[in-house]
Amino acid sequence: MARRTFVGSSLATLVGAGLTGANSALGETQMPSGERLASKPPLVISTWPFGKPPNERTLAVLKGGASGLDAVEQGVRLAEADLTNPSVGLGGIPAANGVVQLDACIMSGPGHKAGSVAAVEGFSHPVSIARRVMEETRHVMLVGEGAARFARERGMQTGPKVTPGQKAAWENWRKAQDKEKKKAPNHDTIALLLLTQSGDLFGACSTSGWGYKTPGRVGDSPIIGGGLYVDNTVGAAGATGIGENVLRYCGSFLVVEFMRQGLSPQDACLATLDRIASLDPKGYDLSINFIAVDKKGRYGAAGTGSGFQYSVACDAYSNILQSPGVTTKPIGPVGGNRL
Ligand code: SD4
Repeated sequence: MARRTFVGSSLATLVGAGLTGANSALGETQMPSGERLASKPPLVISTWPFGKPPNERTLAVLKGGASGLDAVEQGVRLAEADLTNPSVGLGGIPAANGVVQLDACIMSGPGHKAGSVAAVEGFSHPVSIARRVMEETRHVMLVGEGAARFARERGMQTGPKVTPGQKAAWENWRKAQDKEKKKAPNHDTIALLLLTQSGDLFGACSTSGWGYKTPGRVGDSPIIGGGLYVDNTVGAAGATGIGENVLRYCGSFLVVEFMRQGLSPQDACLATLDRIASLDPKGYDLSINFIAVDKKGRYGAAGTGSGFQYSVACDAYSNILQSPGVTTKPIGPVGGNRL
């Protein structure tokens, strides 16, 4: 029996949706290996079910004639603007001092350009600040008050550092004596990757990070190579989950490097999880997930534990899929027969 565990397999999801086999009319083909191929880029892939509307926005913006960079920025802005999302944008769970601190980055495959902000307070769209850092400075990353000043000088959209609802939840968290109740609540990120019709790759990532984190804590999401990496000659990857477990291994960079070595996107995500688990004292007990797309239009994802859900869209198709989950080592060498 294969030692790798696939919980809630993507195949089951596809069977449920009547999508096994070639479905080029729907814009996707599932290969026998479980690998997926967009029959016709543009293709957008993002983390979690809440990535579906941002994917669709990305495609619509692109269709309207905008650049790939505009498209990923606008897609991620949609998630940031949703104040009911507790893990992205100013609706996110605050840091331990009750103030929301946001992390974001953006990358353009063409020109290999990147911009990033971390621990920025009071601005609605950190992804747009990251883009302006990329385009208007000689730097890649601005943090904290420096990032806020930069955004203020440009009149970028502001919002409350904490809403009454967030304050009330934070008060409850602060008062809780019980260790369980004090545990970091669920926290997610949008990482969104785009392959355009002309074969260029773009990516963007945004999060409020770990709920009730130590103020000033920076996760993987704004770190180029950590929560996002785009190499226009190979592919792009993004991450979600406990940032500390991605950050220490340059997770998204590693996924892209595995694709460069010839692995499919899904296998590259799995190989990255294997590599991290082989080094980490916690093994696969890491709560981390990756998405990836390659230059050929293949895409995939994988996560530790029971895996996670991610969203994919191309011209005639928009769906939420279940990634494989991994809890134990595969048979054979990393990069070998993964399925
Ligand atoms: C972080 N990776 O700040 C982000 C949060 C996340 O699912 O994605 N959680 O660590």
